[in-house]
Amino acid sequence: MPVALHNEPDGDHSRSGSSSDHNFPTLEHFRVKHLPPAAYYIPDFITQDEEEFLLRKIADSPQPKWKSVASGRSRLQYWGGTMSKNSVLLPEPFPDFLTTYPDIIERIQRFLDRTDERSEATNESSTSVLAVNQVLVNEYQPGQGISPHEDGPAFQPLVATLSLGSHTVLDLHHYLSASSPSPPMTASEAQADQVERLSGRPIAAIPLAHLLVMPRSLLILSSTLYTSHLHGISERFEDIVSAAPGHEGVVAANADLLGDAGIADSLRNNKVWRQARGTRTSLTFRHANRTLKGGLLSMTATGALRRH
Ligand SMILES: O=C(O)CCC(=O)C(=O)O
Repeated sequence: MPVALHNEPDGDHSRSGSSSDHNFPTLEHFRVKHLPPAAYYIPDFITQDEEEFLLRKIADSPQPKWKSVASGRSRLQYWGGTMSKNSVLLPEPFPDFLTTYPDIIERIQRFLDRTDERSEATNESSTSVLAVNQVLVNEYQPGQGISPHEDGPAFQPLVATLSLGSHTVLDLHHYLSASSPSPPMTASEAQADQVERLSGRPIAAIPLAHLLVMPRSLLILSSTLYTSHLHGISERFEDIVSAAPGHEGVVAANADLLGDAGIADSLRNNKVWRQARGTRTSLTFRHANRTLKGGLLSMTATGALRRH
């Protein structure tokens, strides 16, 4: 279901952010059910034109902006600044393509601000304000992924990821704990060894859930899903997803939120949806808690760290 908060390419933003926003579903409508709090999947958050525009701007950015990931395969860019060794953001101005057309930062913030009664009742409204000060761009070729990881305490536990160019499947992982039983450990020894080596804390070998993330969608991870779970992307050339257990591939926990007639048909008729991966670019919008301001080190949230 398109969110239709899109801005006009000519800079006429008069239709967005207006009272018409109230006609669109609020965040709660997009909650992925049966997951720890909280994941929200919003299909078609931007238009195809906006997707092409953003991809072009990212591709046109100066070559030194790209950094190779340690594995030497996927690559990334930081916009808004980089983090110091002490987890302080060294801020830089955002480029126009993030702040004017299609004004994606403002659009995400406006969408998150539109909480509903249920989220207010569960007090999630207080966590759904995202003062974006950094955007992490990841580019994956088919067959590339990212190991299970936490984004960590340097950032507010609420991140929004926009996908461009291709779908992927994001895996959600949880730590094994002595007090709670884990899902069956039927993954190969190699897989189990890999996730354990990466974190230092044992991680359940089988992901807790999988999310099918389509181009132009926005995925929001918050609360305990951010603070005490991990996320990663398996290195695959093709994904096979189903809407329920008992079929080939993985079950997409967000199957009912995909808003894509072609996928819905395939899941109904073939029980699975199968698609080769293309080049995917993701933009993760987040808020670093500590920012270097005007040469003074200050802490934006609690004020605990100040060097004036
Ligand atoms: O590409 C994505 O959707 C996830 C990116 C991510 O987890 C990261 O860069 O930390």
